[in-house]
Amino acid sequence: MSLVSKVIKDRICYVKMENSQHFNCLSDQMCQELMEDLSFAYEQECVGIVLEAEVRKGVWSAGHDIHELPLDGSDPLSFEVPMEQLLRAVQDVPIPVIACVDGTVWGGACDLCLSCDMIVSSKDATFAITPAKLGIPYNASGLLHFINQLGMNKAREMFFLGMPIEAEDALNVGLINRVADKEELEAVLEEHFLQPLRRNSVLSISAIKRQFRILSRASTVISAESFERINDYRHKVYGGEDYKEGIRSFLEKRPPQYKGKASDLD
Ligand code: YXS
Repeated sequence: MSLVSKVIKDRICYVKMENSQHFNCLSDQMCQELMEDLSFAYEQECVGIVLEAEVRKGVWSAGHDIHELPLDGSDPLSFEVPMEQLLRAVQDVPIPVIACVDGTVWGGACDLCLSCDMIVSSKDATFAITPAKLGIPYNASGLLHFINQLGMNKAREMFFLGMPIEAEDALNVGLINRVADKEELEAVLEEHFLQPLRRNSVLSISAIKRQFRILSRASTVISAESFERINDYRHKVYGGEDYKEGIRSFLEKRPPQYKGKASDLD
């Protein structure tokens, strides 16, 4: 049973997550289907992609499927996991992807929105990145996403606190491009984003998106030792007890009892 629907209207591909029963969690299946639909839109010569979600209980997407986070000591956010592949696919598909958000966005879904080229949201939308709540170590590419797009101060607040930020706040820090009343969201998307995309040169836009992708990677050369140190920190977290406690406590619906110490990383 498919978790995603897609429809092309006037050269725009509308890709909609339709697994609200499970809060549109970014399960392996959801990620694979979204990647297929991104490729489909490009192959069909669309000039843009809108990423939407069927919202239930106010949730646009609850992020990575916590049931699929590994407990065998393997890296939950390794280069090859489907969610990470999806984030890169959104950044690599050579036409603009616009997230249209009318609910709460959590964890990896926040990184998914940040990977899109633009975000339009309703006033009641919120955005939260929550690895610290769950005892999960985030990965370098994801951290750079937030630092580059929001600045270090907001990135620290979002990662350290794991608390949702409101749409207005997200607009002020450049996380999203435009906020609208829920009932006007589609019209604002159409008038201020999709109509210009249809009018402009998709050849030029695609070249600029490809250039952005190359340039956004240009400034992130770090030494091999630094990269190894980053990965060592991550391994100590996902290989430790807090990571397992974070997942178990969430699924058992109880507050986590974290015992890890910052000095464990020295
Ligand atoms: O107990 P049942 O079977 O009814 O299932 C519960 C939840 O376990 C389930 N559920 C999830 N299952 C897997 N993965 C998820 N991300 C997830 N979120 C929720 O949905 C059923 C109803 O949940 P409940 O009772 O909490 O509903 P609620 O209306 O009170 O609250 C809705 C949420 C979304 C605010 C709440 O479920 C929540 O805070 N979910 C977790 C959001 C989150 O922290 N996601 C990050 C996942 S990890 C991730 O994305 C990255 C790896 S990272 O951590 O690095 O960002």
